[in-house]
Amino acid sequence: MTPDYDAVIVGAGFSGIYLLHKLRGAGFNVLLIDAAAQPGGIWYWNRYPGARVDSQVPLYEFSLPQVWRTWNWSERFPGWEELRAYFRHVCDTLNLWPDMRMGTRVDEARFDEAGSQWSLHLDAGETVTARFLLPALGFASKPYVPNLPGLDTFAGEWCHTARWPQDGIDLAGRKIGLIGTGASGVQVAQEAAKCADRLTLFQRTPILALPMRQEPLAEAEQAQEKQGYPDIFRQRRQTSGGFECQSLEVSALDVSDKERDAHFEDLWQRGGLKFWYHNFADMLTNREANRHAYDFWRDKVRARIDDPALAQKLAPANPPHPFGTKRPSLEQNYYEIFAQDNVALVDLKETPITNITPEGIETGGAAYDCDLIVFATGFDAGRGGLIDMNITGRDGLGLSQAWEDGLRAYLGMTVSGFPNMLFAYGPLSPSGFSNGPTTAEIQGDWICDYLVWLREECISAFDAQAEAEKGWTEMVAQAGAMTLFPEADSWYMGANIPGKKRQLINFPSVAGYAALCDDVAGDAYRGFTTETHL
Ligand code: N01
Repeated sequence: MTPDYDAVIVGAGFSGIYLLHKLRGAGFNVLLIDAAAQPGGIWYWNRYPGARVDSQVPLYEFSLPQVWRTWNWSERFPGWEELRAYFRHVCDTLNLWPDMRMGTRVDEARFDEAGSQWSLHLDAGETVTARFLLPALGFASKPYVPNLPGLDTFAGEWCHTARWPQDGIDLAGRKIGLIGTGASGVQVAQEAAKCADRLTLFQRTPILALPMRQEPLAEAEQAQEKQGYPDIFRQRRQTSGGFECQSLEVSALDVSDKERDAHFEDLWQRGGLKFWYHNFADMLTNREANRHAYDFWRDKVRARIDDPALAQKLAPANPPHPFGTKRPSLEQNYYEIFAQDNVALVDLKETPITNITPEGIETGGAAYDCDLIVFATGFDAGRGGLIDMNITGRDGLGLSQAWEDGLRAYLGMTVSGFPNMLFAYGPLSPSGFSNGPTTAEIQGDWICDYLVWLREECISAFDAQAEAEKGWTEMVAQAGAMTLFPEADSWYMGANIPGKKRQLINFPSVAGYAALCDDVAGDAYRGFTTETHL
């Protein structure tokens, strides 16, 4: 019953690629499988016009010196093409290709108790076996398309941002209906506004977007900055969001109005997500502190919009939710596009979409002609991709059944009843709250160390103890309850998917998470049951 592989990794994004590199280095026989034709994970599927990362160079890359020393970016916030090229560079530099099988989907994964191993059924009809199953699907691998009556009758073209055709869609001269104003919607809107005949943006909740302040990057400048990379990469593991810095230690309520505004202004001018992650200590825990941040944001945005009715829709007088409890997006000219003749905003809170017709989108009383509908409507985050992999653990228990009453996971990496499975970037880990590569490396290191420990201890199977899992799941909920996150109907709370249990799906601190995982490792990996018959 020797399995084909020690471990099979599913997913060629940051987590999967890092795991492959680490596990091979530790002497494991590993295969990485991904349905996409190229590595890059989210950057393969989300290749819509304008898709670019919201973390500035060098935060969104691996800390491996052999990789960063031989790579330069052309912009501070790189776009999807460059990110894909980066992933190819990583695979070349680390010589990963021989152990990667791209263009292959795992249709089903089943734990075989007798052999303490996983059987994976691939779409090509083949079955492979592995001691350990390591899904690394990212938090946003399952797109969500709302069930709008009549969509099947639409005569034009429609697609979700995360299923954009690989050969692109020409937006020039099109009549586009764009539904959703999250990070994806903002990026598509800015590009579509440049060339569409008509762009109608359907907004349910205004995005509280921050200025990106994009800049070109020269090689000489990066050569200089690279001297500081090791410190930055060390630092990002020690912050709550996996960025280079975190919130201040001072309350927004303990400084004068002048000092508070000066800090807000500084963050605003520096651009990027800093206004979110480097703000006052209590911005995400105290309503009054949060309101100061919202009011500053609102006034800055309103100064860019001439029409008061439009300003009220895009930057309302009162916050639609506490600032930062839904992911702020970065924008370059988002608030200016609405002044163009070819762009219109429809407020779905006033007039919800009733149905789709062959000609376009109807709301109560109005019809909008479209030849392209873009759904920028988000994801079944955390669980969606894992559930779609049809994973069956002990006693025939499916993962979708295990999560019927809400997400549960020990260390945000493993589910009781699913032995020998550790997922990276999954629910109840920092994932959606983290700068991606930071958590990918923290979890990749931990998983690799754990598998080495299991090998040394001759352990053939592990499973999370139900009590340990319960404790972890409750701890994440309690940590969330100390913040303002539960006040927003966000994907962070599972509130964007009809029927999904409302719970905080991400662990709210990268550094805190890393410390807890290290503590478990230092205590002989407590919280697991193990079987030894190797
Ligand atoms: O998805 P979202 P996203 N009718 O869920 C609306 C990362 N990311 O793809 O807010 C009408 O944020 C929904 O409205 P509401 C990042 O972590 C990163 O944009 O629920 N509208 C919302 O406006 C991000 O947070 C980058 O009221 C409906 C939108 O659709 C995460 O991925 C780029 C609707 C969904 O927003 C997800 O972002 C892109 C309905 N039935 C994504 N259902 C970068 O780093 C939903 N909506 C740059």
